[in-house]
This record gives sequence, C-alpha cells and structure tokens, in this order.
Amino acid sequence: MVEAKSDPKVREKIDTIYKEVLSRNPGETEFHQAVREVLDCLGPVLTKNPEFLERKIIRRICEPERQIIFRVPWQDDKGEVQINRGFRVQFNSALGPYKGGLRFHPSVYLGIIKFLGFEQIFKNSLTGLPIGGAKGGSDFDPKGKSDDEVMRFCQSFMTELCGHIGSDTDVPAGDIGVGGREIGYMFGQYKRIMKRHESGVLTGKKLNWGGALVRTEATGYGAVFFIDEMLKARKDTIEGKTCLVSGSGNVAIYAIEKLHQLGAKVVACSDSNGVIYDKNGIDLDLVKQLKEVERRRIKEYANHHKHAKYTENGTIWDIPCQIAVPSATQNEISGENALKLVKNGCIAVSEGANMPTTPEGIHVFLESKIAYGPGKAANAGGVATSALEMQQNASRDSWTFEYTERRLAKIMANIHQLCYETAEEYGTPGNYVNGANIAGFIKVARAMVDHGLV
Ligand code: NDP
Ligand code: 2IT
Repeated sequence: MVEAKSDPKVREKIDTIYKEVLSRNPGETEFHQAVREVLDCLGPVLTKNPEFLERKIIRRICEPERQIIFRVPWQDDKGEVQINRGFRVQFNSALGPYKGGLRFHPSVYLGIIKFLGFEQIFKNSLTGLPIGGAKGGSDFDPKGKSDDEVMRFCQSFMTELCGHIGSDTDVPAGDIGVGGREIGYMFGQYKRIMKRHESGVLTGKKLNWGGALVRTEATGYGAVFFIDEMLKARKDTIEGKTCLVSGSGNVAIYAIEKLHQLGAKVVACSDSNGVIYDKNGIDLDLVKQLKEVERRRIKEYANHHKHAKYTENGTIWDIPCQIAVPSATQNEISGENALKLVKNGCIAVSEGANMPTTPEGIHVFLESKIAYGPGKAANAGGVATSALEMQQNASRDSWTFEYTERRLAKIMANIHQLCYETAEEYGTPGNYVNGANIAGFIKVARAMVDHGLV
C-alpha cells in the first residue's frame, strides 16, 4: 500500500497556516506542538477535500471560538489574600456543547490550556458522542493546601466561571489537580449562585449527588482497553506482560487496576518527585490509600514495602517493560526515553496522559512499528464516560457499573477500529497517530462546513 497523496501546493498552504499559528500565538509552545502534530497528518485529507481549504476550516479550527481569562482572588488560612489566574478556552462547538476538564497546577498558562483544548476537539470527535472541545483551569497549586483553602479557591473560581457554562453550553470536569473534592466545591457554588440544581453542568461528580459509576475509573480503564485492542490486532495479549505506568493520580491508579485485572504486572509508578519500583508488582491498595485517601507522596510506598526501591528525580522509562502507559503529564517521554523503551523490549504504548510523548519520541515509536496509541484516542474513555454521565443526568437515571463499563469498552473498541481503518485507508497501516488525527478532524470539519461561516 502506498501513502495517500498529498499535493505539494496543499503542503505549502499548511505550512503557511502553521506559521500564522506561530505568530498569532507567541510563546505558546505546547499549543504549537499540538497543532503541528495534527496539521502534519492532514495533507492527504485536504488534497481529497479541497472545500476544507476553501472554507478556511484549518484556520478556523486553530482559533478558539471564545477564551475567558479571569482573576481568582481568595484568602488562605492565615487570612492573607492570594491571587490566581483562571482560564476557560471554548475551542470548538461543531459537534456539541463544549466539553473538557479543568487543570489546577502551578505550570498552567494559556499555552497549556490551548493545547489541551485543541486536543480535546479531536478526542471528543473520536468518541462518536455529541461533545465539542474545551479546556480550562488555573495556576493554583492544590498541593499542601487545606480543604478549606481549596474550597475558598474553588468558590471564587466558580463565581467567575458560572456565567459561561451550563449543561447545554459548556460542561467542565476534572484533570490534573481536580477530582471529586474540587468538582464538589465548584458544583455547590454554581448551585448557590444560579439557584439551580443542574446536575449536567459538571461531570466527575461524586456518586451521592449525580455522579456516574465508572467515571472515576474510565480514563485508566479506557487506556488499557485501547492496548487490549491494539494487541488483539497483532494477535497478542496483555496477560503476563510487565508494565510501567507513570504518575500515581487518577489515570495512573485505574490503569494499574485494569492491567492487574487482565493479568499483567505493573512494576513501577511515580509522581513529580520520584519513581517507585516494586519487582513483586505494585501494591495498588497501598497506592490508593497513600494518594486518594491521605494525599501523600509516592516515596512513602517504600516505608511500607522494604523490598521496593524509591529513586528521587529518577526516570521511570529506563526500567525494562513490554507495555508503557504514560499517565502523568505532557512531554514526559523524550526521544531518548522512547529509544530506551524500544531497546528494552517495549511493544506497546498507550497514552493515558495528554501529549506525554515529544515529537522526537513519537518519531521513534512510529519508526520502530511498536503499537503506539496517541492520547487523543487512548485516553478518550474519560471524556466519553463524562458524556455517559451527562446522558444519565439528562434522563435522571443511573446505570450499573457493569453496564457502564461495557459501554466504555465498546466505545474504546470503536475508537480503535476507526483509527485502525483510517490509517489503512490513508496508506499508513498501523499508524494510529494518522488514524486518530484524520478521523477526528474529518467529522469536525464536515460539521463546520454544514454550519456555514460561524
Ligand atoms: P492527577 O492530578 O490525579 O494526577 C497527576 C499525576 O501526574 C500525579 O502523580 C502527579 O504527580 C503527576 N504529575 C502532574 N504534573 C506533573 C509534572 N509536571 N511532572 C511530573 N509529574 C507530574 O491527574 P490525572 O491523573 O487526572 O491526569 C494525568 C494525565 O491524564 C494528565 O495529562 C491529564 O491531562 C490526562 N487525562 C486525564 C483525564 C481524567 O479523566 N482525569 C482524562 C484524559 C486525560 P504530583 O502529585 O507530584 O504532581
Ligand atoms: O483530558 C480529558 O479528556 C479530561 N481531562 C476529561 C474531560 C472530561 O470532560 O471528562
């Protein structure tokens, strides 16, 4: 099979558009990286569908529909005034109401929120569910803050955000630093200001007030279902494989849980301070207790299991494995890390995190022909289950764990099939990066054409 044709004139146009993105969004390096990756896949699509260029779909898709930036003042426990910056970037509503998480992390700035919002457009499209793309957050650092401080921050954040969201407008959820606790405080403030118990305005809610079973587990489980599909396509299986899962937050914990359920052994996980290696397999109950209940550092794992080894500031990717599930943050796998993984026998990578692999790393994975599942396909189970939470809220119904998990598994299988078949159709079999970017893009582009110039 030959690679689908891309007209050199079309390539030139794409380059011009990319240069415009650079000059219109100075300094936003993560956003540039996310745009570059998608545009690099679109030559053959635009050659085949010249109306997308005529209607300036690419230029429009790279420009958020709306960007909201606001001051978030709050008082800490000492009574001192603190000021953070809040963001919500409503990127694209061609397929449905804006949907995407909120990230609270000190590194947050507009370039990170825009890269995440841009990725979210195509990820949400791949789920096949009616959701547009958005992202938001703040440079607030929840680490080391008391519950009361987190509550005061969330209330102030929502006081400003509440006028911009709604169950048919924009539906935020969690991401790094935002889980059930933060969603609860934000939901309470929304309800108080808007005087509406509007369940569908946020997802990732706790189960006793409108949350959905499986949403907590969905991103991690989904990333593992995606590996299962990639390996099935290669007549292989997860069972018996040695795995690495970076991070030890929401996505990492439930990726480890599903890998263990399917008979694999996860030997290492991490946080931003260091790496835990446990040759007997990670004790997940302990990780859950340390991280979900006590909010401690992963270092403390070694106090409970003397045979486990903790390496401060170490990289997890030097440890030999067959399966890797990066589940911490963007650009955590460099070209060098990717080379090491492949050399050590890694056969599959599924991205639980958003854009965890650098362009150099992606190049290594694609060249080596290992099964490489990019984030916008592999971690789409989280937002897909958020859309299932919205469905349950709208119908005032709640589904069982088993039923919802089956729906999630089916959605991940469909995403895999769509990416797999699209990669074949465009002459790059096995290249899930092409498959995901092309399939995700086409659906949004067609809807934008249908909606006219908006
Ligand atoms: P959590 O806040 O629950 O956990 C994040 C984990 O990643 C922590 O272990 C954290 O360590 C580590 N981490 C975060 N930032 C950095 C950094 N700059 N350097 C090193 N380690 C870091 O977040 P999630 O598990 O929800 O999110 C993890 C990834 O998954 C993110 O990329 C997110 O965008 C993506 N994702 C999340 C979804 C969800 O449903 N939650 C859905 C789809 C994707 P530490 O505690 O030391 O900061
Ligand atoms: O990156 C993501 O897809 C998320 N953080 C989840 C978004 C959502 O709306 O559930």
